[in-house]
Amino acid sequence: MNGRFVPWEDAKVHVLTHGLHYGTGVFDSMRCYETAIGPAIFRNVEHLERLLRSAELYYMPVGFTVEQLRAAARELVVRNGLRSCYIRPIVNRGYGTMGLNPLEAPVDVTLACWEWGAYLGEEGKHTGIRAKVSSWRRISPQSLIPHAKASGQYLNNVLAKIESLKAGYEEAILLDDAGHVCEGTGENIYVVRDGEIVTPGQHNSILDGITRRSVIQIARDLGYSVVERSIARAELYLADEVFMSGTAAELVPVREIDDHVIGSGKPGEITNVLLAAFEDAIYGRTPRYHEWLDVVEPADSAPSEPAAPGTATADASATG
Ligand code: PPE
Repeated sequence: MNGRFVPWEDAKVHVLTHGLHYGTGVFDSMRCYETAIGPAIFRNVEHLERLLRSAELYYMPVGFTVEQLRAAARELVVRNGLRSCYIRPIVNRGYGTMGLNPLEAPVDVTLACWEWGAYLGEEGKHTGIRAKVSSWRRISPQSLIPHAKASGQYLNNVLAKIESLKAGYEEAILLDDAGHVCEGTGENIYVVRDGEIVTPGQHNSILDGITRRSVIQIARDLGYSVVERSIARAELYLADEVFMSGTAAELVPVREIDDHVIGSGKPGEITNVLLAAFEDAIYGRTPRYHEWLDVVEPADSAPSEPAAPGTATADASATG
């Protein structure tokens, strides 16, 4: 937390923290996996680079470099004695001023980690989830910045998520301004039609997911054709297969959308191939993707006295 390790229960902020009132924060997320080559953070640097780009888009100067944040994330995992976990870096306007001008408020930087299981349920990962096209449209690029992972922007996703859960579905699919398919509340989306993998493009108000980039590369390396283009709503229903991807969700098949059964109603063939290849990548079983794995330093870089489990935050300056 701003350059110091702080025990979990002490990782607190003031009630007048700017970001709490106005959503003036940006965050990102990584997962650390117990891989074949040791505990490793998947695409650590890419996520932290996106964090700093999100901060820049909201005019927030961050007092740490990617390299410092990277070292902090690694040490955080080691200090907590975790072999696999979820890591949440957040940069937010802190305590100091109220009102909509955030420029005088401090910029706080925190990383926290904890163990987080299957985001959309263990069963959904295997049998596929049921999703609903949301009545809420994804935030417009005319009002906010879909490419930024900003805290306040997530009220949009929260509305869509609640709507889908109350209606008895596991996830929502948001359309963009123009009515084209955009993404889930915390996942990018793909449809498979006639053997081709199609996913919304940069102009469809998506978050440019790191998992998405990984999935596209894996699919192309396997010889599949991947097309980024606008997708009509009906193409969801007509698809042979639909799946989603994200750091928290990983790769999840979708078996039903708006009560239309997708394909056979079971995870499709291409989905299953990609799921297996993605797992091989994150667990270090495919040497060509080892460059995506930031192996966490062995225990000799940890302090002699281990911190209490759940220690929340990291000291970038002491490690970078
Ligand atoms: N779209 C949105 C809106 C989104 O929040 C995420 C990640 C993605 C796409 C996929 O991006 P990536 O993780 O780089 O592949 N959502 C994060 C936060 C979820 C949460 O509940 O918090 C995540 O998956 O960690």
